[in-house]
Amino acid sequence: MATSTNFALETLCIHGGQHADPNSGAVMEPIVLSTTFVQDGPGNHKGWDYGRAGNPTRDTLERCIASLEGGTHGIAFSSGCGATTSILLLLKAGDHVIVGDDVYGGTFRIFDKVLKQFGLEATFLDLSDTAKVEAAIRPNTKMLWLETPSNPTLKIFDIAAMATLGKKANLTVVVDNTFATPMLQQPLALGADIVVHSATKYLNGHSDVVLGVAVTSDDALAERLHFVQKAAGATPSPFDSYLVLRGLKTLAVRVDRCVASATKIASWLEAHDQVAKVLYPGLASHPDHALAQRQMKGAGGMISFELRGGFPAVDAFLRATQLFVCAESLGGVESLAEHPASMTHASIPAEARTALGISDGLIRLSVGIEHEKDLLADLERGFAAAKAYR
Ligand code: P1T
Repeated sequence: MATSTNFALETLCIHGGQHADPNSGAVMEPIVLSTTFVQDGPGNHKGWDYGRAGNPTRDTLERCIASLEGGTHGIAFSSGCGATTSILLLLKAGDHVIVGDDVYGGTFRIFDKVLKQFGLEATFLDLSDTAKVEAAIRPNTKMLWLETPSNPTLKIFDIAAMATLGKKANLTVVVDNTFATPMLQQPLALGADIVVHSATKYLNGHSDVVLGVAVTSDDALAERLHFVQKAAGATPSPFDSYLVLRGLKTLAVRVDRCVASATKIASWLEAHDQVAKVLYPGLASHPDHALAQRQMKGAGGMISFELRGGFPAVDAFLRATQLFVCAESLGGVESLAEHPASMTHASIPAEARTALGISDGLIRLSVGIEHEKDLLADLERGFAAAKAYR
């Protein structure tokens, strides 16, 4: 079986945690649909007893993602939000979490609308200022949660600095690596305790599966996460697990293409007279550019930009593009465009959105793997339609 110690990431995308099926010789992972597994007398089985507790196809996906993140344990969930909630179930009422101020709207909603009522406290903070983060740590602070690059303003936070702080204060440091993928950044190697993904995005890459995953190298955390996975039950289906394994095989080439096209598109947008501001960590103008260059192997496939003319211009733009389909989500082979203020981040109060720079004119692009000349022409189509509102 391929392991993270002896193969490059590009190879692990295809072979990580996998081997030919010993029963049939099948090269591709079999999809085991059975929900229950025969026991040769109570408790005597081949490693699986019930589908929620474990499944051979899911196990292979978990091993593959763990190998890509350089971790020893992968734990898969039925969605990215399911993974987030399950990690937060490691905490108890009265515990406090420090969360990066810019996170996916659904992640904010889990803290604000779901777990708050069970007594979990959260402070949302710009993690760029380490002293400020340190000052926010309370006796009941147990976890530090960050997205980097963040969704949707593409802030970059210093994972190693946050991990050092976390170790000092005995916090579990969780990094949502959805935007970067392990191809561009491996948070565990930088000291994080848990990496979480919406595998719905780049890991699967084809916009046809909703799935989440957590990875850790900490045996005790893994045991607790496996317990929550089994006990709370937000588990993915064997078929979805197979599809993500299949999608992972092309992760390296997809991410390469997305980064190359996004880099060109971001520079092109920056020179456009209908664009007030471009947020892309690969641009020298990005406030965290130097940190991104140090921490990441590429700036990713996500770009946010502020269109002159506010919502009327955004509306015209998003109706006019043909390849950049107006839709939530990201990380698929097809390009997508969306309006965070009214779509992915609508659950964040308007005041907080404004403070974060999620204005009514902000558009978020997920750059796919189509030809870049077609993508640029498509964006020009959007700009032409929005011109009247600038
Ligand atoms: O959609 P789901 O698989 O449950 O994943 C949630 C999630 C977690 N973390 C990040 C960074 C995310 O971006 C997401 C989901 N995001 C979108 C659907 C979106 O369009 O931003």
